[in-house]
Amino acid sequence: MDRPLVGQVEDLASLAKLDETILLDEVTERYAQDKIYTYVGDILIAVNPFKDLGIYGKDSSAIYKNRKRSANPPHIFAVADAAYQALLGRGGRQPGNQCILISGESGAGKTESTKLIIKQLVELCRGNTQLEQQILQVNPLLEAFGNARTNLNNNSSRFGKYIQLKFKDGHLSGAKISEYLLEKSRVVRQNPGEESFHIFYYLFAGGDQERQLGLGDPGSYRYLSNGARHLAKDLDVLSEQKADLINAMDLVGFTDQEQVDVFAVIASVLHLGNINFHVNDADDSTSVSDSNGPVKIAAKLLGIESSEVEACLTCMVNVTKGEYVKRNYTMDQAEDAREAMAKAVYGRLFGWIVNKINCLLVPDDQKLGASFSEIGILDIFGFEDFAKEGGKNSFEQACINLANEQLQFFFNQHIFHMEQVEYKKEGIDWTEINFVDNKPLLDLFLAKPIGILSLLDEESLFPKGSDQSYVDKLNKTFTNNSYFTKSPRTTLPEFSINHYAGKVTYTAEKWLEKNRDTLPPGVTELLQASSNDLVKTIFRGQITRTGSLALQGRRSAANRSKQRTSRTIPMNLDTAKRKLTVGAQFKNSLAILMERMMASTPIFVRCLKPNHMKEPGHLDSKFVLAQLLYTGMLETVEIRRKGFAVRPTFVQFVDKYKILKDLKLKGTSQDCVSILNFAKLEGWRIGKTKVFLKYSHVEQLTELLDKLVKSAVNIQRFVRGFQA
Ligand code: AD9
Ligand code: MG
Repeated sequence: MDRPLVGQVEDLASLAKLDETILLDEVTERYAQDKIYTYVGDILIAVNPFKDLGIYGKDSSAIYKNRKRSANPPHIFAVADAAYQALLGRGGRQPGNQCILISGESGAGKTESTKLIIKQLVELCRGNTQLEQQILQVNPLLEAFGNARTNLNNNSSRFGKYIQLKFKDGHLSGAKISEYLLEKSRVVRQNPGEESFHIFYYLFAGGDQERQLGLGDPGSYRYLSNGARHLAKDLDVLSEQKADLINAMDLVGFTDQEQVDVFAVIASVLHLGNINFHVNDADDSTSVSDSNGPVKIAAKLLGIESSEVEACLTCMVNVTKGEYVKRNYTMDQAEDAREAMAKAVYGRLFGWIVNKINCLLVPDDQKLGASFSEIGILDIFGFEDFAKEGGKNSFEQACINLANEQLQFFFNQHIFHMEQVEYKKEGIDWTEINFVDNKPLLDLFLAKPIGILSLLDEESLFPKGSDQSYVDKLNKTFTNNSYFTKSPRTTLPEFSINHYAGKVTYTAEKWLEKNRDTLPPGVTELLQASSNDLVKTIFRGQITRTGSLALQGRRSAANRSKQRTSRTIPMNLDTAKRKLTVGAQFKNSLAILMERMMASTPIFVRCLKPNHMKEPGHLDSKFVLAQLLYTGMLETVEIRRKGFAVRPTFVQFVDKYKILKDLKLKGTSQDCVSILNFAKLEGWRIGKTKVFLKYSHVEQLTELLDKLVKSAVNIQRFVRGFQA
């Protein structure tokens, strides 16, 4: 048969022939027709339209409810529907926990997809509960504090998140968010053309708050020096967004006092940033330049003494042989202390917000030990390379790109490795499909004791270690590693890594400091003694020392109604242990995440970015093809065409489908074959213990089951009618 018209194929796994050109042609043609979604078997490809397609309204929502996938065009709502059906064990699958893993470059559409999936899940289990409304507001709320405009995305997630939606009897009963590595450094510095977190601009978006918070012209704040440019023209939009945020905070359950306190803390960060220092000629000591200036306002907002802030930022006091010895900071040290304090305050606040949301959304009966099934949705920060945009890649980008490598590795494991191992084990006739294994790259980063992160930890412990000595060590250690390239500019602390998604050059400036993430002595104690409840809580409650990184472990059971009193939220940390570095914590949280994902059935969504300009109607072929290739889409289509994505054991299969043929069937391979033949299916395989099916087989079997149920109902009606 001739190939169907280009762009008409909804599942690329159904194509008879496939190569790079055909793959790109199909995606391009569909995009031109505003068909941004395409299946590859059970995987969804989504190309960012950068415009409102009007396909997420009530009508769309209704047609993707408990439907066979092939009944409708590919859609992100179908992913939500599939996850929900699978959770409940409909459609021939085993019931159980699901996770939806969304990947793609920065700006490819992961966060938008996440929100759409949650929206549809709420539609599917709709109970019109307050909890559902709260859950819908979580993303907008988090985005205000954790997203920012970058050169790659106007609303870029600067943290990773895993949202677990908890279900009981098919109804939403709670949610939990785990967050990963907020990019705190953005608070004090941004690449040219980029902005700080959205919330900082909301401060200036109207209300009489500005005066109370001692704020002046947005352009006068050091920490907004780049982003303030956008402020003038966007004021209306900002006020609207601010109103939405406040509405979200209300709905989720933040008290009025908490909201006031949150804005005060945010404003205090800006004031901290404006503290200037000067060196005193007499003794070379450093002092805060204007004791009645920003330091005073910052201290007031934070509920602490201004003079103590000045002391903490300009000198440290050591106890040597029982005597107090004061050591003055240099100008650079004082500035570093200021930045560290600002980052800590913001990071801790963010950690507290996540924790607070978790407390408010904890399932009511969790404390009774009720068990839940769950759908997890992973929305991380996408792969990024700012060097292409004229910026720099620092420690944060290394961690972000490592997380993306880890996710790509999981995809490979699941789609290629585990599946092909199973074919071999079960004796299925199979020609191996090769894929690009990025394990060596993960090892390069994660291996102990000789990996990029371990060596950073080692160097961070040396009192004499510097960013340059760290890079020298990397250069020496990885000379023969093909994924590592030494910078030709040897005087700079630079190196490059050949990532799965391309080569990225990193600048190791301040890596040691970022990895240690220590606060100047005295700052924590000072803030813990604050007269402001929120400040006290965020510094007393030990979220983590970085204030944001580790998974949130425990939550207190909180009632969901709006709380009027502020409360201390317990946060997890074993204070007795030595402080873990940021790299080590990130490594741990990635490992926990992988474990969780391994314990669920994954569903993959692969977002593609059509062009670098963030514009609608333009697909850059070279760029899109590169993304299709490095994500392994060609091989994925291949394995989905030839392979068997659904592999129930004989017993599972017979239990599910014996009703079609004979209820007495037990679960032998012959029993399976008799059902498969009865259903007139073709192209399946029988292994040693399992049946090997394609997604389409499951759909056909489900259809037969549905028909059977319908005819049974009709017979009952008929019998009832006859009796009457
Ligand atoms: V990052 O790694 O967090 O920097 P994401 O999350 O992959 O990135 P995001 O979801 O934020 O990207 O999408 C970027 C922008 O593309 C959004 O702000 C929207 O303006 C636009 N977008 C994405 N998906 C859609 C869509 N389905 N329909 C319309 C979209 N616009
Ligand atoms: Mg995002």
